[in-house]
Amino acid sequence: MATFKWEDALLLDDQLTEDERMIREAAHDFCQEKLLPRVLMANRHEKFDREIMNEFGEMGFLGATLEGYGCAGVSYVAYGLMAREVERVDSGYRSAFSVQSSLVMFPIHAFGSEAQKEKYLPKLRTGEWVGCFGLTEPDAGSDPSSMRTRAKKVDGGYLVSGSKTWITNAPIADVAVVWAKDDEGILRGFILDRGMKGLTFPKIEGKFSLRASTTGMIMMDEVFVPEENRLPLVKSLNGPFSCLNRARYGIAWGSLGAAEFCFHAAREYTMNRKMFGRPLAQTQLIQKKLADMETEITLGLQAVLRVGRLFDEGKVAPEMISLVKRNNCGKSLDIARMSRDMHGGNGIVDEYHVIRHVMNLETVNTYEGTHDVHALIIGRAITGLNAFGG
Ligand code: TGC
Ligand code: FAD
Repeated sequence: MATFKWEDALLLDDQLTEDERMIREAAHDFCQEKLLPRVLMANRHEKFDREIMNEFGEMGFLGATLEGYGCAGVSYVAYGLMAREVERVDSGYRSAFSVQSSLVMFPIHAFGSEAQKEKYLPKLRTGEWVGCFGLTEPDAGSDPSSMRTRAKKVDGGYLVSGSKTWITNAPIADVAVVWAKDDEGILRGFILDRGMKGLTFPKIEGKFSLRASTTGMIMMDEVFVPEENRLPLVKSLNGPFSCLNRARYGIAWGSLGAAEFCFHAAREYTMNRKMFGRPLAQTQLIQKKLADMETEITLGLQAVLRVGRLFDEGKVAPEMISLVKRNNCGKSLDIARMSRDMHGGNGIVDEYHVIRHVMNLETVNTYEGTHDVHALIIGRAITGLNAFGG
C-alpha cells in the first residue's frame, strides 16, 4: 500500500501535467517570496502596492489563458493553480489578478475589435495598465439586469451615465470595462479610459475585508465614449457572465489556497501548543477538526480540477462553475473560522494571518455571485424552475 501524504491526500500533483507542475511551483515560490512579506502591512494599513501588477506581468500571470498579444496561452488548470498560490497569501491579491485577467483582458480578447486588442492587451498583460470591471451598482448587485447605467447614442459614440460600486482595482485603474444599457435597453460593453471627461473612481474606505485590495466606485456623468471603445461583439448579459464564469472558476481554486494556509497553520499551531500536558493536536476534538479540513480541501480540489479539465476540453457548463464556486468558498470560510478558533487568542492577531483570511473569505463568499445566489442557479438547473424575481 502507498503511504498517505497529508499535504496532498489524493495526490493532486500526480494529476497535473509537467508544465502545470512547473507553473504551480514557480507561482508558489513567487507568492511566498514576494507577496507574503508585504501582506501584513498592506492589510494593516489598507494599501495595495501597485508594483504587484507589474510583478504579476513579469511572471506571466496576467491574461495567462489567452492566446496571442504576448499572453502565455496556458491551460485553465494552470490558471487555477496560479489563483490558488496567490490566494494562499491573500484573497485581495488574487482579486487584483483575476479581475485583470478574467474580467478585463478576457472580454477585450473575446468581444473586442482587433484595434482594441492591439491597444489594450499588451499593456494589461505586462501590468503597465491596470483594469477594472464595472457591473455591480448601488441598487443592482445580485440582479445586474436591473442596472441603471445608460449609454445614450450620440454622434460618433455614446454618452454613458451612471454609477458602479464595489469595483476591485477602480481607484488605480487606467481602464474600466463598463456594462450599460443602450437606448433600446440592449446591454453593451464599453472600454473607458482614465481621463475621459465626467469619469471618476472614488475609493471605498473602511473595509474590514480584502484590505490589501483597493476597491472603489466608477462614477460616470455623461462620459463621451467613442464608438471605437464599444466592445462590438456583446449585446446581452451573456457578455459579462462569460467573464464571470472564468473569474468564478479561478475563485473556486483560490479560496482553497486560503483554506490550505489556514489548515496548515492550525496543524502547526496545535502540534506545538501544549494544554493539559499534551499537544492540542493530540486531542480528539482537534484531530476531528483537522480531518474535516483535510477532507473538504481535498474534495474541493478534486472537484475544481475536474471543472478545469472540462473547461480546457470546452465541456464546462455555468452550473458546474456555480457548484464549485459556492462549495469551495463556503467550505474555505468555515475552515478559516475553525482555524481561527483553534489558535485561541492568538487567532485574532494579524501576525498569525488566519483572522485576515477569515475576513477576506467573507467577501469571497459574497462577490461573483453570493453563496445563496449560486444555490439558486443550481436549483434552477435541477428543477427547471426560476426562483429569481417574478
Ligand atoms: P438570466 O436570464 O439567467 O440570463 C441572462 C442572459 O445571460 C446568460 N447567462 C450566462 N451566460 C454565460 N454564462 C453564465 N454563467 C450565464 N448566466 C446567464 C443567459 O443565457 C442569458 O443570455 P441571453 O443571450 O439569452 O440574454 O439572467 P438573470 O437576470 O435571471 O440572472 C440571474 C442570476 C442570479 C443568475 C445572475 O444575475 C447572477 O449571476 N447574479 C450574480 C451577480 C454577480 O455575480 N455579480 C458579479 C459582479 S463582478 C464581481 O463580483 C467581481 S469581484 C472580482 C474580484 O475582486 O475577484
Ligand atoms: P445583494 O444582491 O443586495 O444581496 C444581499 C443578500 O441577499 C445576500 O445574502 C444575497 O444572497 C441575498 N439575495 C439576493 N437575491 C436573493 C434571492 N433572489 N433570494 C434569496 N436571497 C437573495 N462587482 C463588480 O461589478 N466588479 C468588481 O470588481 C467587484 N468587486 C467587489 C469587491 C468587493 C470587496 C466586494 C464586497 C464586492 C465586489 N463586487 C464587484 C460586487 C459583488 O459582486 C456584489 O457585492 C455581489 O454580487 C452581491 O451584491 P450585493 O452586495 O448588492 O448584495
